[in-house]
Amino acid sequence: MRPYPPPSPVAVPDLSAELWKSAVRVLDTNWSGDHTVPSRRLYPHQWSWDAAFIAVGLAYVNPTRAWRDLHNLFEAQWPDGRVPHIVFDPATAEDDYFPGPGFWNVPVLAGRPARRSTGIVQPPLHALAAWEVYRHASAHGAACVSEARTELAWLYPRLVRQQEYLTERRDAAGAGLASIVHPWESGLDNSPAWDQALSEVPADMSLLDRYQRRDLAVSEAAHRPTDQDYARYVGLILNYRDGGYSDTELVQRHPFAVECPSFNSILGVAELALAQIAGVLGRTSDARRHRDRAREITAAISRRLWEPETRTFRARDARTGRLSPVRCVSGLMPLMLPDLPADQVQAIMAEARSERFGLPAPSVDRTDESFDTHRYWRGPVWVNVNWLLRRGMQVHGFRGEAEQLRRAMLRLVHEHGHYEYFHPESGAGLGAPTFGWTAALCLDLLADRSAPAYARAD
Ligand code: 9WN
Repeated sequence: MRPYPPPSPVAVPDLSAELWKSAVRVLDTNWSGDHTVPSRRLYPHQWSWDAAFIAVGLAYVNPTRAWRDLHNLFEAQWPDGRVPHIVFDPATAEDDYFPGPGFWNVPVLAGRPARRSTGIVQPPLHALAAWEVYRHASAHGAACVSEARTELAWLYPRLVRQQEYLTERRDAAGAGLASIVHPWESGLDNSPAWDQALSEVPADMSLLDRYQRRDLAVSEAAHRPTDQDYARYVGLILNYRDGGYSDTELVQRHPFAVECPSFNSILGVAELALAQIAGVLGRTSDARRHRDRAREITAAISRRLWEPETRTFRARDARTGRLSPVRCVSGLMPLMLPDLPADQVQAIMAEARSERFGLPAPSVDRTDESFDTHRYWRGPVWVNVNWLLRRGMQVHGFRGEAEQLRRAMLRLVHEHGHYEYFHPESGAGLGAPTFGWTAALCLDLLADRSAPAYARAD
């Protein structure tokens, strides 16, 4: 099986070959035998949406490893269809990450292998990742195409069960959208999008005496969530855990249930990727059903998460019905959906171009009082959400902006390294220095400028 050669340095002069090699090195360093860690020091296990982004990059250099990564994650899928947000590496000590497997203490579930996991989820980006790995398989030869077909067939029913779990069990408000039960489920952990809903969650500071934060030992406190937020995070897990990780009557039993525009846009895009996968597997009527589901999710996002006065998408608290008052990058993510109404598409583009965001987009409106240049998801630039935003631009034919964003991201990583996130003004690298998805998505940004196959024709 041959890896792709580095791309010729056409689009971003002088940096392609070097960047390609350094990205491959990061992915090699972070490979742990059957999965890729996001970062050796800060995140020494397998994370769910990281695995999807990482597979998108591995598609170019080591598709077998991409499939292995996805396989490892889905081997830990729960019987109810949920795919855990972390699959713990048994070779890593309990103390190397908090909250570790002992804290989550997930029940022994029928049919589940011994792999220990958390009980919450992350955005379901894996169908899109699987499709991307499959799509590039032919470039690596016939053996890879056959491997890709086998893996797609194995993954497809599991991906469908993940969608069913999220759309059926997590529809806390009964309005056609999935609710997250913990900010970590969004992947945008301490975004100000959750501040209003989190203010209703008790912050029991004594929990931090009982349980030691590990993140502060390996990164700077000024970059990480505050103790008050962490106490709430821990309290939310305890509540969900003590309820047996059950999703029945979430709104009544759990103090945090929020419809996130980014999570739900990915849920919709997953249906479109599943339609493509179903097509390859010869399941024509399933493909049609997935496309219908994508349209329904898009319509629900467009109806429920749109704030007409500011013409922006916001997170909705499923318990109180209130929309978050802060403009965050998650509000730009519905652009990924091809059937989003044209006026909402235009409004997202206007927001992205405005002084509030700009390209690459910071995680929060630069003019908002919560904007913080250093703190996790409260201002810094992240490559993964900008990569998703670029896909949205491609889907709706904004080729100029998509190319501008592609170059801006590559330049950022070339100048500063494969960091976890970047200072939104100086571009300085922040967080973990050899971060899996930053490296993986760089490979994709260097190699592929085609629009997603389900893009609108106009
Ligand atoms: C908690 C691994 C993960 C990412 C998330 C990011 C961060 C974890 C943490 O790291 O979350 O899940 O400890 O802060 O916010 O998006 O998947 O890279």
